[in-house]
Amino acid sequence: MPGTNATPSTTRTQQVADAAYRMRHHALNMGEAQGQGYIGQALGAADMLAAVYADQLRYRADDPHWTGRDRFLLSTGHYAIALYSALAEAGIIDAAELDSYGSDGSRLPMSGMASYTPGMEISGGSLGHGLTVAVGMALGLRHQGSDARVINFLSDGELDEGSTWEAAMGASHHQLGRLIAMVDINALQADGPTAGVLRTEPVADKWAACGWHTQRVDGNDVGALLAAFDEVTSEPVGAPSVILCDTRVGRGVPLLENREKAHFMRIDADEWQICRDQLTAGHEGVLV
Ligand SMILES: Cc1ncc(C[n+]2csc(CCOP(=O)(O)OP(=O)(O)O)c2C)c(N)n1
Ligand SMILES: [Mg+2]
Repeated sequence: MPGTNATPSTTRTQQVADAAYRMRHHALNMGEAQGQGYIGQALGAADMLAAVYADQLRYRADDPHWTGRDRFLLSTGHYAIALYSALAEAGIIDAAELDSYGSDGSRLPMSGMASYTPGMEISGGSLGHGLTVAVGMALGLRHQGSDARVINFLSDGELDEGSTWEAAMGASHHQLGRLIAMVDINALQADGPTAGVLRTEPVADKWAACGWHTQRVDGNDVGALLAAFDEVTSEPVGAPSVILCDTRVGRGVPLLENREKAHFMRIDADEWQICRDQLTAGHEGVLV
């Protein structure tokens, strides 16, 4: 459980918060270009992805296939807009390419395709597969003597999938100490609130019972996210780690945060600029 490590430095926290801010702007711009998208998720998960890409992940922007890289696996293909924002922030794709999001012939389709997008490790989207692939990848990397880490991003709705729990038990059985799962607990899934569709609480107890080093944090608190990563041991043989992240759909844009929660958010043409203005105003507040 969290709380024993030192508080991350202000500079480090601010750098990640700034990256998350830019990623949220990217997501709004992509959403506006298409007139739709999983904007609520992209805004909600931006801090998680910024912690990964701006602080944790080892990669080479000019060589996405570098064998020594850490692997970031996005299980949730519908969050691709959030990952594209992170890949642009990381310099793996050019920010100008984000304009092509969701268009015919684009390398950035609305649901992620690994074969199209540099830096995208798997084609997520059929939920419940990400952690199974991550387990195999972590086993393979360890077998090769690599010290690369595997970070799998899952959603709370994805915890409804039985294969996720088979993989969770497998990771613990094989003591995949360099495997990290991050779960976006936004309390929402396609059919409504997660608690109403299929109750997953007490979710931390479930991961701990599977043998995982388990932490639960406010997933929109960059300092808490970094502190949680600092507690991950990343031993070659040891308990895998999960960081359960409670996030808010639409985070950073009050217009969307306060709207009825929706898996697929409708945003009117005249609202995008309001969203951008609110995001900018909120971030300046943080910086003061
Ligand atoms: C195996 C599988 N079943 C159903 C779906 C359809 N589906 C797409 S997104 C989604 C919701 C999953 O929950 P979550 O990711 O928590 O939703 P969000 O927070 O984005 O609203 C579902 C059921 C799918 N992609 N894969
Ligand atoms: Mg969800």
